[in-house]
Amino acid sequence: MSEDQKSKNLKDDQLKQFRVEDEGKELTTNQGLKVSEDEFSLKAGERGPTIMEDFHFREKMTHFDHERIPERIVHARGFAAHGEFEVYESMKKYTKAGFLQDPGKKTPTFVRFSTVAGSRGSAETVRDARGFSTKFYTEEGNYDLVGNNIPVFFIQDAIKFPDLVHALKPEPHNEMPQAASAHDTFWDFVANNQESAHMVMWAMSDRAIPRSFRMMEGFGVHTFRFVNEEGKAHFVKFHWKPVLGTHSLVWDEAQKINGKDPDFHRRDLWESIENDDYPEYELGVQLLAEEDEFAFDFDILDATKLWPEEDIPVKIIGKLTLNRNVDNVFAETEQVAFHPGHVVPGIDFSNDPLLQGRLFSYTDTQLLRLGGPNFHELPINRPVCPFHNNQRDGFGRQTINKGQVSYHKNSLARNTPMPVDPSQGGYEHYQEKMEGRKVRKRSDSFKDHFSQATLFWNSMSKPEKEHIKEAFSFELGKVKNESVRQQVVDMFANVSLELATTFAEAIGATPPQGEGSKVTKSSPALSQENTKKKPDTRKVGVIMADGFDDKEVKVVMDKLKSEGMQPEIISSKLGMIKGSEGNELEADHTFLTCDSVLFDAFYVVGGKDISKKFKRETTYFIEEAFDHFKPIGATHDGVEWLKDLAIMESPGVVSGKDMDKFATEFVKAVSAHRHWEREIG
Ligand code: HDE
Repeated sequence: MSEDQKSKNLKDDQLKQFRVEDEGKELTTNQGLKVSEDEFSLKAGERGPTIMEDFHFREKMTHFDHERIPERIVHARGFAAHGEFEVYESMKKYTKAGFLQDPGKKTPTFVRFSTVAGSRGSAETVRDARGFSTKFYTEEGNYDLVGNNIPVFFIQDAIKFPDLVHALKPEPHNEMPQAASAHDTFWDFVANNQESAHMVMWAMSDRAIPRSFRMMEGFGVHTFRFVNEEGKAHFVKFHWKPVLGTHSLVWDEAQKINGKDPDFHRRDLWESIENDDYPEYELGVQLLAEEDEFAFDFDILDATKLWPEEDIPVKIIGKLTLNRNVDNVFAETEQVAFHPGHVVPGIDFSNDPLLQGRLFSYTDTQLLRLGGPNFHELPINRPVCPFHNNQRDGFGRQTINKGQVSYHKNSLARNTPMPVDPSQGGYEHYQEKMEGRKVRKRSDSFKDHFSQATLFWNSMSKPEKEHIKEAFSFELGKVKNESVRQQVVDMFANVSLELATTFAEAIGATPPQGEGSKVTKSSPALSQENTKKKPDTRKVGVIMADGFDDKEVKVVMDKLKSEGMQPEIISSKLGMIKGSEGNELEADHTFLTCDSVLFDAFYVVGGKDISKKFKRETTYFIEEAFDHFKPIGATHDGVEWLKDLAIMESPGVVSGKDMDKFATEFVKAVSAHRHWEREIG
């Protein structure tokens, strides 16, 4: 993005005044006093005690001592970027939300992705849901769409959230395991709270180990409302669809990445934006007329249910582009405060009891985490439109409100700031007619916990089903309590007998009895097999050494780059590698500094005078990539090496002597993402 374009972004303009360039400046205290010595504290004699008078030492150390704030209770590990959103067509018919009216109008956004369970320093490619929170800085105030990459949730009522999170987080007596659901308390919660069945199916699927934040869907989860200028409402569900398609890692690979690069997902996002490969997502909405609220065999207020896309199509209405990395992770990513209750006129709530509870929790949690009620004044949280009210004071207040009056109603300030009529943009809650008794109950319409879990299972491809079986076998294999293991087997027999029987066997439990589910419906949109398949931004490890055929290899490298792929050269040492005709290419990695699991595909070229060690390292990389179903290509010496590994005839393995033809076939193999046929073929 050009500097000129950047300055057109309202939020960026606003943030500018808070940015400070320290480089090249004189060192001062926080009071602006120039500091003459920053290495030695003030002492009574060169070898004597430090003295209290040393205000510079005290200020520096006190600030350091207070540098940490509480991490988020959930979603602590996250990474964010700035971007912009543009609607494709006016949504006037459905909503009066200003930022959804005019194609061509760009709304600044800030998006934070996260894992749920792990603490702030935990690894990123764990099995977990991912948060997908978007703040739209609209001219009518901030709108936050605080979603996940899974369209349903574990529980139906917010009052159970503390229980769910206590069960999922590391167990309190020994604080293990970190960022993992594979332990007794989580599965004990699942078995005893069977509304979790549907989300557990998603969490055990490939969706819970995304390849990249750039390659996962996002969902608002709850049913919301769109309200138009005439006051007419539609129920709405929100979707983010990644332009690169939805893709996942392999479980073994994901676990290894956690060791080799615990920052894998943030690095991927950061580097893509730095390379101008801006992540893009299309916003989709499922719309439902109010009259059709009861037209389905599930309750639209139940957050454990999705609306099958084949029944209620997703209308694509706009695009989000992430085009700028943060300047400072703490100031922006850590201090950003999302809240599903941050809405604009034209967007309203439903009575989903999970959503209703969230409307309390998010502000409440920021009060502790961000130290008081003025967190909206932090640069990243400020709306881009003016804001005025009678709130005053509190920790860290920055605004200097002028004048005598800080109450409503008043006459001294002509009763300002004054409420605004809805016809002039004042927010008016949707006037839903309500009646009922005060009860602590779950509606009967929320009681079917298994049909959509089976719908999800039925919609999976064969490899996806295998992965789900393995995930259950892994997770429950880590559960020590036999009774919990058996309870989970018996519970998931209601979803699929095939699934429950398979993992029962793997974990030494008694296979379930009974007939299993009668649900036969499936929803093709739920399978990642049916996603977009593109080679763009795929990282290809090119293994080569001195003496490679530079003329021919250039043809392949150029083609990979022209298809948007990122070839990175791996060799035995860093520095320049000399081709047979004298042309040089620079190595990006050595076998030591990278690993097979950090690439999407490999292209093996080789070179002259290869050492035994070089070949052994290559073999290790390629065997692992093959086991992770990755595309592998070879030309020149590489062909012989693949022959030695006896993988030449396997799906997704490409070789050849004609460089153009090879490159075309290799691009096709990479676009397919993974070659699961190796697994089941
Ligand atoms: Fe959250 N959730 N949540 N959640 N949630 C938080 O707010 C909560 C739920 C989600 O990047 C917390 O600022 C309750 C569903 C995301 O900063 C907290 C309930 C969905 C993020 C909180 C839910 C989410 C959070 C912790 C049950 C998907 C990260 C820190 C009623 C639609 C936001 C914070 C970010 C964060 C409460 C359920 C998504 C404690 C009570 C369902 C993406 O307020």
